[in-house]
Amino acid sequence: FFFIFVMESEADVFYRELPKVELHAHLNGSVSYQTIEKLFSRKPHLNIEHSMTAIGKGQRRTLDECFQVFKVIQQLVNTEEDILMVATDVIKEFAADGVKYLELRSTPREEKDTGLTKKSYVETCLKAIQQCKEEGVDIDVRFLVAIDRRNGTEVAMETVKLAEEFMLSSDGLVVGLDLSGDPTVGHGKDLLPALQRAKNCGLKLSLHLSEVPSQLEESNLLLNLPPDRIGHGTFLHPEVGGSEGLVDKVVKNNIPLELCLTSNVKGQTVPCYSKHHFNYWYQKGHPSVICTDDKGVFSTDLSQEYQLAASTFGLDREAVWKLSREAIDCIFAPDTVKQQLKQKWTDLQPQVF
Ligand code: 6MZ
Repeated sequence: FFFIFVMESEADVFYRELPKVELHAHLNGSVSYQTIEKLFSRKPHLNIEHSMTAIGKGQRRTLDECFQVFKVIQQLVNTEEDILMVATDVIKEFAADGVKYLELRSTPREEKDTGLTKKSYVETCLKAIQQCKEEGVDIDVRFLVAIDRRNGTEVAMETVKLAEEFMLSSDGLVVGLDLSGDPTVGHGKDLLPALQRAKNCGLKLSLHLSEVPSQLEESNLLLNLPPDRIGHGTFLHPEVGGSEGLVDKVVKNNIPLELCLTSNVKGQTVPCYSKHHFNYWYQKGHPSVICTDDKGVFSTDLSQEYQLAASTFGLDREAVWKLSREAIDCIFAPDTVKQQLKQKWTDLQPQVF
Protein backbone atom coordinates (compact mmCIF):
# COMPACT_ATOMS: atom_id res chain seq x y z
CA PHE A 1 0.00 0.00 0.00
CA PHE A 2 2.81 2.33 0.98
CA PHE A 3 4.59 1.64 -2.29
CA ILE A 4 1.54 2.34 -4.40
CA PHE A 5 1.59 5.95 -3.35
CA VAL A 6 5.23 6.68 -2.76
CA MET A 7 7.16 4.62 -5.25
CA GLU A 8 4.71 4.66 -8.16
CA SER A 9 7.64 4.98 -10.43
CA GLU A 10 10.89 6.78 -10.20
CA ALA A 11 12.64 8.72 -12.90
CA ASP A 12 15.97 7.46 -14.28
CA VAL A 13 19.18 8.78 -12.76
CA PHE A 14 19.77 11.20 -15.67
CA TYR A 15 16.50 13.00 -14.97
CA ARG A 16 16.97 13.01 -11.21
CA GLU A 17 20.47 14.43 -11.53
CA LEU A 18 19.46 16.92 -14.22
CA PRO A 19 19.52 20.38 -12.59
CA LYS A 20 16.00 21.74 -12.84
CA VAL A 21 13.94 24.91 -12.49
CA GLU A 22 10.41 24.61 -11.07
CA LEU A 23 8.18 27.59 -11.82
CA HIS A 24 4.66 26.29 -11.28
CA ALA A 25 4.12 24.67 -7.88
CA HIS A 26 1.12 25.35 -5.62
CA LEU A 27 2.16 24.83 -2.01
CA ASN A 28 -0.87 22.87 -0.81
CA GLY A 29 -0.97 20.77 -3.96
CA SER A 30 2.70 19.84 -3.49
CA VAL A 31 2.39 18.15 -0.09
CA SER A 32 3.91 14.65 -0.16
CA TYR A 33 2.49 11.39 1.21
CA GLN A 34 4.95 11.53 4.12
CA THR A 35 3.99 15.07 5.10
CA ILE A 36 0.29 14.22 4.82
CA GLU A 37 0.97 11.39 7.31
CA LYS A 38 2.42 13.91 9.76
CA LEU A 39 -0.62 16.17 9.28
CA PHE A 40 -2.97 13.21 9.92
CA SER A 41 -1.30 12.53 13.24
CA ARG A 42 -1.71 16.19 14.20
CA LYS A 43 -5.43 16.10 13.33
CA PRO A 44 -6.80 12.57 13.87
CA HIS A 45 -10.30 13.93 14.48
CA LEU A 46 -10.64 15.02 10.84
CA ASN A 47 -10.95 11.43 9.57
CA ILE A 48 -9.19 12.08 6.30
CA GLU A 49 -7.54 9.30 4.26
CA HIS A 50 -4.79 9.31 1.62
CA SER A 51 -7.32 8.54 -1.12
CA MET A 52 -8.79 11.99 -0.43
CA THR A 53 -5.53 13.91 -0.78
CA ALA A 54 -3.80 12.37 -3.81
CA ILE A 55 -4.60 10.92 -7.23
CA GLY A 56 -2.60 7.73 -7.79
CA LYS A 57 -1.18 6.02 -10.85
CA GLY A 58 -3.62 5.54 -13.71
CA GLN A 59 -6.36 7.39 -11.83
CA ARG A 60 -8.11 10.44 -13.19
CA ARG A 61 -10.52 12.95 -11.78
CA THR A 62 -12.49 15.77 -13.27
CA LEU A 63 -10.93 19.18 -12.71
CA ASP A 64 -13.81 19.91 -10.36
CA GLU A 65 -12.91 16.86 -8.25
CA CYS A 66 -9.28 18.06 -8.16
CA PHE A 67 -10.47 21.26 -6.53
CA GLN A 68 -12.24 19.19 -3.85
CA VAL A 69 -8.89 17.55 -3.10
CA PHE A 70 -7.26 20.95 -2.48
CA LYS A 71 -10.01 21.80 -0.01
CA VAL A 72 -9.31 18.64 1.98
CA ILE A 73 -5.59 19.43 2.16
CA GLN A 74 -6.28 23.03 3.16
CA GLN A 75 -8.35 21.67 6.09
CA LEU A 76 -5.27 19.77 7.21
CA VAL A 77 -3.01 22.82 6.88
CA ASN A 78 -4.56 25.51 9.04
CA THR A 79 -1.97 26.70 11.57
CA GLU A 80 1.37 28.49 11.30
CA GLU A 81 3.09 25.29 12.50
CA ASP A 82 1.45 23.31 9.71
CA ILE A 83 2.45 25.83 7.06
CA LEU A 84 6.02 25.94 8.31
CA MET A 85 6.29 22.15 8.21
CA VAL A 86 4.57 21.80 4.84
CA ALA A 87 6.61 24.53 3.16
CA THR A 88 9.89 23.24 4.62
CA ASP A 89 9.16 19.66 3.53
CA VAL A 90 8.10 20.74 0.03
CA ILE A 91 11.26 22.82 -0.46
CA LYS A 92 13.51 19.97 0.73
CA GLU A 93 11.71 17.47 -1.51
CA PHE A 94 12.20 19.67 -4.56
CA ALA A 95 15.87 20.08 -3.64
CA ALA A 96 16.25 16.29 -3.26
CA ASP A 97 14.75 15.92 -6.75
CA GLY A 98 17.48 18.12 -8.26
CA VAL A 99 15.55 21.39 -8.41
CA LYS A 100 18.03 24.26 -8.06
CA TYR A 101 15.58 27.14 -8.37
CA LEU A 102 11.96 27.04 -7.21
CA GLU A 103 9.13 29.55 -7.37
CA LEU A 104 6.54 28.40 -4.86
CA ARG A 105 3.07 29.90 -4.97
CA SER A 106 0.29 29.86 -2.41
CA THR A 107 -3.01 31.56 -1.61
CA PRO A 108 -2.85 33.47 1.70
CA ARG A 109 -5.62 32.16 3.94
CA GLU A 110 -7.16 33.43 7.14
CA GLU A 111 -8.31 30.82 9.69
CA LYS A 112 -10.29 32.38 12.50
CA ASP A 113 -10.14 29.23 14.68
CA THR A 114 -6.36 29.15 14.81
CA GLY A 115 -5.55 32.85 14.59
CA LEU A 116 -3.88 32.48 11.21
CA THR A 117 -4.01 35.71 9.20
CA LYS A 118 -3.18 36.25 5.54
CA LYS A 119 -0.13 38.19 6.62
CA SER A 120 1.14 35.53 9.02
CA TYR A 121 0.42 32.94 6.31
CA VAL A 122 2.85 34.61 3.92
CA GLU A 123 5.34 35.37 6.71
CA THR A 124 5.40 31.69 7.63
CA CYS A 125 6.03 30.62 4.03
CA LEU A 126 8.93 33.09 3.88
CA LYS A 127 10.24 31.81 7.23
CA ALA A 128 10.40 28.28 5.77
CA ILE A 129 12.35 29.61 2.77
CA GLN A 130 14.72 31.48 5.07
CA GLN A 131 15.28 28.48 7.33
CA CYS A 132 16.08 26.19 4.40
CA LYS A 133 18.59 28.78 3.18
CA GLU A 134 20.21 28.95 6.62
CA GLU A 135 20.43 25.14 6.73
CA GLY A 136 22.28 25.25 3.42
CA VAL A 137 19.67 23.38 1.35
CA ASP A 138 20.96 23.61 -2.24
CA ILE A 139 18.02 25.46 -3.78
CA ASP A 140 17.12 29.10 -4.43
CA VAL A 141 13.46 29.61 -3.50
CA ARG A 142 11.20 32.56 -4.32
CA PHE A 143 7.53 33.11 -3.57
CA LEU A 144 4.49 34.13 -5.62
CA VAL A 145 1.41 35.36 -3.77
CA ALA A 146 -1.66 33.68 -5.29
CA ILE A 147 -5.07 35.10 -6.03
CA ASP A 148 -7.83 32.51 -5.95
CA ARG A 149 -10.19 33.72 -8.67
CA ARG A 150 -13.18 32.27 -6.80
CA ASN A 151 -12.82 34.94 -4.13
CA GLY A 152 -13.70 37.85 -6.40
CA THR A 153 -12.61 41.43 -7.05
CA GLU A 154 -12.12 42.79 -3.55
CA VAL A 155 -10.09 39.92 -2.21
CA ALA A 156 -7.97 40.06 -5.37
CA MET A 157 -7.16 43.73 -4.69
CA GLU A 158 -6.37 43.01 -1.00
CA THR A 159 -4.08 40.20 -2.09
CA VAL A 160 -2.21 42.49 -4.47
CA LYS A 161 -1.68 45.03 -1.68
CA LEU A 162 -0.35 42.29 0.58
CA ALA A 163 1.97 41.06 -2.18
CA GLU A 164 3.18 44.63 -2.74
CA GLU A 165 4.07 45.02 0.95
CA PHE A 166 6.01 41.78 0.92
CA MET A 167 7.73 42.59 -2.34
CA LEU A 168 9.17 45.65 -0.61
CA SER A 169 10.05 43.99 2.70
CA SER A 170 11.06 40.42 1.88
CA ASP A 171 14.55 40.99 0.53
CA GLY A 172 13.68 39.77 -2.94
CA LEU A 173 11.84 36.61 -1.86
CA VAL A 174 8.41 37.73 -3.05
CA VAL A 175 8.77 38.27 -6.77
CA GLY A 176 5.31 38.03 -8.22
CA LEU A 177 1.66 37.27 -8.28
CA ASP A 178 -0.25 34.19 -9.43
CA LEU A 179 -3.83 33.99 -10.63
CA SER A 180 -5.29 30.53 -10.10
CA GLY A 181 -8.31 28.70 -8.72
CA ASP A 182 -11.24 26.97 -10.41
CA PRO A 183 -11.22 28.30 -13.99
CA THR A 184 -14.95 27.76 -14.35
CA VAL A 185 -15.71 30.32 -11.65
CA GLY A 186 -15.68 34.10 -12.14
CA HIS A 187 -14.38 36.20 -15.01
CA GLY A 188 -10.93 37.68 -15.48
CA LYS A 189 -12.33 41.09 -16.41
CA ASP A 190 -13.35 41.61 -12.78
CA LEU A 191 -9.77 41.02 -11.71
CA LEU A 192 -8.13 43.31 -14.26
CA PRO A 193 -7.77 46.35 -11.97
CA ALA A 194 -5.98 44.25 -9.34
CA LEU A 195 -3.72 42.61 -11.91
CA GLN A 196 -2.94 45.95 -13.54
CA ARG A 197 -2.02 47.43 -10.18
CA ALA A 198 0.28 44.49 -9.44
CA LYS A 199 2.01 44.94 -12.76
CA ASN A 200 2.43 48.68 -12.27
CA CYS A 201 4.13 48.21 -8.92
CA GLY A 202 6.66 45.74 -10.31
CA LEU A 203 5.21 42.39 -9.33
CA LYS A 204 5.68 39.80 -12.08
CA LEU A 205 2.48 38.13 -13.25
CA SER A 206 1.96 34.42 -13.79
CA LEU A 207 -1.64 33.84 -14.86
CA HIS A 208 -3.51 30.57 -15.35
CA LEU A 209 -4.94 31.05 -18.84
CA SER A 210 -7.29 28.90 -20.94
CA GLU A 211 -7.07 25.90 -18.64
CA VAL A 212 -10.57 24.99 -19.86
CA PRO A 213 -12.05 25.63 -23.34
CA SER A 214 -14.59 28.28 -22.35
CA GLN A 215 -12.08 31.03 -21.57
CA LEU A 216 -11.19 32.49 -24.97
CA GLU A 217 -12.58 35.95 -24.34
CA GLU A 218 -11.00 36.12 -20.91
CA SER A 219 -7.62 34.97 -22.22
CA ASN A 220 -7.76 37.56 -24.97
CA LEU A 221 -8.38 40.27 -22.38
CA LEU A 222 -5.71 39.12 -19.92
CA LEU A 223 -3.12 38.72 -22.66
CA ASN A 224 -3.32 42.47 -23.24
CA LEU A 225 -1.74 43.13 -19.83
CA PRO A 226 0.46 41.21 -20.89
CA PRO A 227 1.36 38.62 -18.22
CA ASP A 228 5.01 37.63 -17.70
CA ARG A 229 4.20 33.91 -17.82
CA ILE A 230 1.20 31.73 -18.60
CA GLY A 231 0.09 28.75 -16.51
CA HIS A 232 -1.18 25.83 -18.65
CA GLY A 233 -2.59 27.74 -21.66
CA THR A 234 -4.15 24.42 -22.67
CA PHE A 235 -6.77 25.79 -25.06
CA LEU A 236 -4.96 28.74 -26.62
CA HIS A 237 -3.96 27.23 -29.97
CA PRO A 238 -6.37 26.73 -32.89
CA GLU A 239 -6.06 22.91 -32.98
CA VAL A 240 -8.02 22.71 -29.71
CA GLY A 241 -10.50 25.51 -30.31
CA GLY A 242 -8.24 28.49 -29.51
CA SER A 243 -7.20 30.95 -32.21
CA GLU A 244 -4.28 32.25 -34.23
CA GLY A 245 -4.96 35.64 -32.66
CA LEU A 246 -4.32 34.31 -29.16
CA VAL A 247 -1.21 32.44 -30.27
CA ASP A 248 0.07 35.61 -31.97
CA LYS A 249 -0.24 37.59 -28.77
CA VAL A 250 1.66 34.96 -26.83
CA VAL A 251 4.37 34.73 -29.48
CA LYS A 252 4.73 38.49 -30.09
CA ASN A 253 5.14 39.18 -26.40
CA ASN A 254 7.35 36.12 -26.01
CA ILE A 255 5.39 34.96 -22.93
CA PRO A 256 6.73 31.65 -21.57
CA LEU A 257 4.30 28.83 -20.80
CA GLU A 258 4.41 26.70 -17.65
CA LEU A 259 3.38 23.21 -18.78
CA CYS A 260 2.29 20.43 -16.43
CA LEU A 261 1.76 17.12 -18.25
CA THR A 262 0.58 14.77 -15.51
CA SER A 263 -1.65 17.39 -13.91
CA ASN A 264 -3.45 18.02 -17.20
CA VAL A 265 -3.84 14.32 -18.01
CA LYS A 266 -5.02 13.36 -14.51
CA GLY A 267 -7.31 16.39 -14.37
CA GLN A 268 -8.67 15.37 -17.80
CA THR A 269 -8.22 18.67 -19.60
CA VAL A 270 -5.84 16.83 -21.97
CA PRO A 271 -6.91 13.35 -23.22
CA CYS A 272 -3.47 11.67 -23.07
CA TYR A 273 0.24 12.51 -22.82
CA SER A 274 0.84 12.41 -26.57
CA LYS A 275 -1.88 15.02 -27.13
CA HIS A 276 -0.39 17.45 -24.61
CA HIS A 277 0.08 20.99 -25.96
CA PHE A 278 3.75 20.86 -24.94
CA ASN A 279 4.34 19.52 -28.45
CA TYR A 280 2.64 22.46 -30.18
CA TRP A 281 4.64 25.11 -28.33
CA TYR A 282 7.91 23.20 -28.28
CA GLN A 283 7.76 22.62 -32.03
CA LYS A 284 7.27 26.35 -32.46
CA GLY A 285 10.46 26.97 -30.48
CA HIS A 286 8.42 28.98 -27.97
CA PRO A 287 9.71 29.15 -24.36
CA SER A 288 8.04 26.19 -22.65
CA VAL A 289 8.89 25.20 -19.08
CA ILE A 290 8.08 21.74 -17.70
CA CYS A 291 6.52 22.00 -14.23
CA THR A 292 4.65 19.82 -11.72
CA ASP A 293 1.68 22.02 -10.69
CA ASP A 294 0.74 19.89 -7.66
CA LYS A 295 3.30 17.13 -7.16
CA GLY A 296 1.53 15.73 -4.08
CA VAL A 297 -1.99 15.66 -5.46
CA PHE A 298 -0.91 14.27 -8.83
CA SER A 299 1.71 11.89 -7.33
CA THR A 300 4.62 13.03 -9.46
CA ASP A 301 7.89 14.97 -9.29
CA LEU A 302 9.78 17.18 -11.70
CA SER A 303 12.24 14.46 -12.80
CA GLN A 304 9.33 12.27 -13.84
CA GLU A 305 7.72 15.12 -15.74
CA TYR A 306 10.93 15.72 -17.73
CA GLN A 307 11.25 12.01 -18.42
CA LEU A 308 7.61 11.82 -19.54
CA ALA A 309 8.05 14.78 -21.89
CA ALA A 310 11.22 13.21 -23.32
CA SER A 311 9.74 9.75 -23.85
CA THR A 312 6.43 11.04 -25.21
CA PHE A 313 7.89 13.55 -27.65
CA GLY A 314 11.18 11.86 -28.51
CA LEU A 315 13.63 14.34 -26.95
CA ASP A 316 17.19 13.12 -26.60
CA ARG A 317 19.28 13.93 -23.53
CA GLU A 318 20.91 16.95 -25.08
CA ALA A 319 17.48 18.39 -25.91
CA VAL A 320 16.30 17.72 -22.35
CA TRP A 321 19.37 19.47 -20.96
CA LYS A 322 18.70 22.47 -23.21
CA LEU A 323 15.06 22.52 -22.11
CA SER A 324 15.96 22.65 -18.42
CA ARG A 325 18.67 25.27 -19.04
CA GLU A 326 16.39 27.53 -21.07
CA ALA A 327 13.90 27.57 -18.20
CA ILE A 328 16.39 29.84 -16.41
CA ASP A 329 15.49 32.68 -18.78
CA CYS A 330 11.87 32.46 -17.60
CA ILE A 331 12.44 32.93 -13.86
CA PHE A 332 11.16 36.05 -12.07
CA ALA A 333 14.32 36.65 -9.99
CA PRO A 334 16.78 39.26 -11.33
CA ASP A 335 19.46 38.76 -13.99
CA THR A 336 22.23 38.21 -11.45
CA VAL A 337 20.40 35.07 -10.28
CA LYS A 338 19.99 33.92 -13.88
CA GLN A 339 23.75 34.26 -14.39
CA GLN A 340 24.49 32.25 -11.24
CA LEU A 341 22.14 29.49 -12.32
CA LYS A 342 23.60 29.35 -15.82
CA GLN A 343 27.03 28.94 -14.28
CA LYS A 344 25.70 26.09 -12.13
CA TRP A 345 24.29 24.34 -15.23
CA THR A 346 27.61 24.76 -17.02
CA ASP A 347 29.47 23.25 -14.05
CA LEU A 348 27.11 20.28 -13.89
CA GLN A 349 26.87 19.57 -17.62
CA PRO A 350 28.04 16.05 -18.58
CA GLN A 351 31.00 15.77 -20.99
CA VAL A 352 28.93 13.54 -23.25
CA PHE A 353 25.20 12.99 -23.23
C1 6MZ B 1 -6.00 26.23 -11.04
C2 6MZ B 1 -4.98 25.45 -9.14
C3 6MZ B 1 -4.62 24.25 -9.79
O1 6MZ B 1 -2.69 28.04 -2.92
O2 6MZ B 1 -3.56 26.58 -1.11
N1 6MZ B 1 -4.51 25.37 -7.89
N2 6MZ B 1 -5.65 26.43 -9.77
N3 6MZ B 1 -5.72 25.11 -11.71
C4 6MZ B 1 -5.05 24.08 -11.13
N4 6MZ B 1 -4.84 22.95 -11.86
C5 6MZ B 1 -4.97 21.63 -11.35
N5 6MZ B 1 -3.91 23.51 -8.92
C6 6MZ B 1 -3.85 24.21 -7.76
O3 6MZ B 1 -2.62 25.57 -3.23
C7 6MZ B 1 -3.85 25.03 -3.67
C8 6MZ B 1 -4.57 26.01 -4.57
O4 6MZ B 1 -3.84 26.20 -5.78
C9 6MZ B 1 -4.71 26.44 -6.87
C10 6MZ B 1 -6.13 26.38 -6.32
O5 6MZ B 1 -6.55 27.69 -6.01
C11 6MZ B 1 -5.95 25.55 -5.05
O6 6MZ B 1 -6.95 25.81 -4.10
P1 6MZ B 1 -2.50 26.78 -2.18
O7 6MZ B 1 -1.12 26.61 -1.62
